[in-house]
Amino acid sequence: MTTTLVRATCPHDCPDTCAILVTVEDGVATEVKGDPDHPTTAGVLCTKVSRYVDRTYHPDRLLTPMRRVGRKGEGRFEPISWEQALDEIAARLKPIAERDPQAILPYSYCGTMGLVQGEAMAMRFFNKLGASFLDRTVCATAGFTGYKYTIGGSIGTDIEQFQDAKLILIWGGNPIASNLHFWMRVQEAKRRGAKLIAIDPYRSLTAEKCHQHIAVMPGTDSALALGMMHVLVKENLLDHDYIARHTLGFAQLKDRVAEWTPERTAETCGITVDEVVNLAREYGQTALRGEPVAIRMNYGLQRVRGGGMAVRNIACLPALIGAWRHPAGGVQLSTSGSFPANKLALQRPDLLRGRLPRTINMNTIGDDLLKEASPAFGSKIEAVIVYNANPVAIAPDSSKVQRGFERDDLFTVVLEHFQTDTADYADILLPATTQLEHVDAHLAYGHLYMMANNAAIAPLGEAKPNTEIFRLLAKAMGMDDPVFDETDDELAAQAFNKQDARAVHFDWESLKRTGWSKLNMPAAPFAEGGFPTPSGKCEFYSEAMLADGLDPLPSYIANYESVASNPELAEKYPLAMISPPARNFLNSTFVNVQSLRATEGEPHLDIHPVDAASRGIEHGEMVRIFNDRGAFVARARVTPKARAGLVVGLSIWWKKLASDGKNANEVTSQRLTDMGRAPTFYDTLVQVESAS
Ligand SMILES: Nc1nc2c(c(=O)[nH]1)N[C@H]1C(S)=C(S)[C@@H](COP(=O)(O)OP(=O)(O)OC[C@H]3O[C@@H](n4cnc5c(=O)[nH]c(N)nc54)[C@H](O)[C@@H]3O)O[C@H]1N2
Ligand SMILES: Nc1nc2c(c(=O)[nH]1)N[C@H]1C(S)=C(S)[C@@H](COP(=O)(O)OP(=O)(O)OC[C@H]3O[C@@H](n4cnc5c(=O)[nH]c(N)nc54)[C@H](O)[C@@H]3O)O[C@H]1N2
Ligand code: SF4
Ligand SMILES: [Mo]
Repeated sequence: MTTTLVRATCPHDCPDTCAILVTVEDGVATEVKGDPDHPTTAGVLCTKVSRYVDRTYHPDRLLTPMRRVGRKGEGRFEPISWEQALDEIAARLKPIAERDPQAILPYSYCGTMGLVQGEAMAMRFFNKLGASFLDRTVCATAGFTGYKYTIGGSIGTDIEQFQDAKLILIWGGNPIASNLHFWMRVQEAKRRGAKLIAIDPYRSLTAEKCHQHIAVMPGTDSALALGMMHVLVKENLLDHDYIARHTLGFAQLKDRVAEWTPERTAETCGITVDEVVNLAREYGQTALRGEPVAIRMNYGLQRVRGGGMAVRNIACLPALIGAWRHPAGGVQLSTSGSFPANKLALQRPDLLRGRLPRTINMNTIGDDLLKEASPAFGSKIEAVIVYNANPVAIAPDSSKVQRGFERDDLFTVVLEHFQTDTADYADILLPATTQLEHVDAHLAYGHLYMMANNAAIAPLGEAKPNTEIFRLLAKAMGMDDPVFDETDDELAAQAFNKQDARAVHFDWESLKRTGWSKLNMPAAPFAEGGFPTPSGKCEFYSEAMLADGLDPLPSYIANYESVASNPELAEKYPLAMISPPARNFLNSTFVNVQSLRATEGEPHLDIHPVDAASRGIEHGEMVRIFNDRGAFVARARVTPKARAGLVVGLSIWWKKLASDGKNANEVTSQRLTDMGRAPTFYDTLVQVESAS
């Protein structure tokens, strides 16, 4: 028997981007392990990816191309050859492309975060075609935008420094589930004496293990940050030297936060005055003692109307107290902006030859699939090519998404590992390879290493990498540009821009051998200011925001669905619902791995004892969660983990594996955030009733 150890990278949409060692015995992958030498992975993979071998050899893997034989959504298919599949796709797409290429839409997200299997060959194909652009805004763009206005780019505290922080605020994140390797650093900080505070409406696995938990109502974080700034100013818990040298607009900020008394803040956030004042004091006083204070801000707080502003307000805090002076101080939202990814080389926008197609926002796919052609909208969508995504399960306002994909006049191609909720609507279903079967290069959004993924095994069945599928589609469509001949290794070798000082040492062949290589980055990125904003300072006041029609100063924006914005709706639907990630799933990936699904059990709804009692709901009974958009059922868990006024349905279930064929996105809305055109999954009011 020959046994080899192959260096790989976890492809999933998770900040940790772990370095993996794959054991291969006689061409069969038998085990995946975290690389013990990689500083953040530290030999540990999460429960989900520890099952990656099971997922890869899963009996339900798609192994041949298939053609739909049943109704759309029914999920009945017959196997066909690659030649038949490609001919059929080309025959359907060519006439559309000749008439109106913008009637063709890619729909993809981060099923794999790989720079090669993500938007490289795929975007070359769609750019050459002149297809509609997809605004890939389903996750992080609200916060990305708010952070950019304030700090200048997605650059922040290095995860490898957090163990030295003395106070850590975990704000709108649940790292035990969704950022495990950050949590490992936090544990080390705790051992070294750090205090941990979670700010989260829900007593998550993480909030439970922090020293303190502040349960704000969803969508009120911007107010909490304003209230903290009020106390910092009033009690002079400020680093005046840092403010003077490295910030812009402090005088205006001071005026603005004067309105945000602890009383008003507490009332807005649904917490106590003491919680506001003590949080601000702890934050300011720890820094004034010269100790590092760090915030891990995450995605939970962005999925509401004012999600961008919330991130912006929190991003102002470290500059006020001079937290950036220390490598272990500051804030981390995402590290993705530290990577000079070479998107121009990978995606080749020059193939558009001057055309500028219209853009479809992936969050409004429900409405957009149901639209007719019009001057405002442009062409009706006639064909969708889905890869690295599962829109029927993950996009908001799901009944509309489903109706859109049901359209008989829509041609749908899905590239997948499994027959997901979305795959059931495909006209042609194509089998894609997993991370063990293809090559890729990765950046990360939670650490600072460039990463390589080698193919550990040959593709299973007739599965092909996304890149190869798009190469073959290009050929079938008659595209003969040399850009479609590049191999995956040739693509990976262009992943990072070596002209950039941070990645001068990038060399694909050696990265493949070593697996990972850290960017050149200073330990404390803003110790001496140098923010990549227009002014070079941390911008409390932002001209760019004003130019974009936004409030140039930190402000509070109430949820669309709240008593403040819509009292009538709040009377009819009095409970705020959030649906954050379940620990054992990764978005909707892994829901079909039996052992992981068994751990999650079934779709649950956590509801506070007071809210349950007033509705006559008993622990363990089935409940119906509904609003004007739709309804789904779940088993109630009556628990104070959900604060009063809040219900929590951990997600994202495959609809077809739930008893009613539905999931939480039945009730979420397609409205977009204040900035970044992002979704508002956690800005949702519902009513709950017993289903028995
Ligand atoms: N196990 C696992 N890991 C994952 C994922 C997964 O599905 N499963 N998904 C990955 C992806 S794509 C992403 S984007 C990240 C997301 O992971 P996180 O950034 O951790 O974000 P969420 O899980 O959306 O929410 C985290 C916490 O925010 C809380 N929250 C909800 N609304 C608010 C609010 O208004 N204010 C505050 N302060 N808190 C709020 C939720 O209760 C939850 O406990 O995780 C990634 N990692
Ligand atoms: N209610 C609610 N909805 C949410 C969220 C929430 O918190 N609550 N979170 C939102 C967020 S943050 C995100 S990021 C989105 C995530 O939404 P998606 O990015 O759509 O994520 P997944 O549901 O995991 O679907 C990814 C699919 O890609 C497939 N895949 C993986 N690798 C490959 C590959 O190499 N090739 C091909 N062809 N396919 C591959 C997987 O099998 C999987 O079915 O969901 C959003 N939806
Ligand atoms: S999902 Fe996240 S924690 Fe799990 S192995 Fe992948 S990168 Fe690591
Ligand atoms: Mo996400």
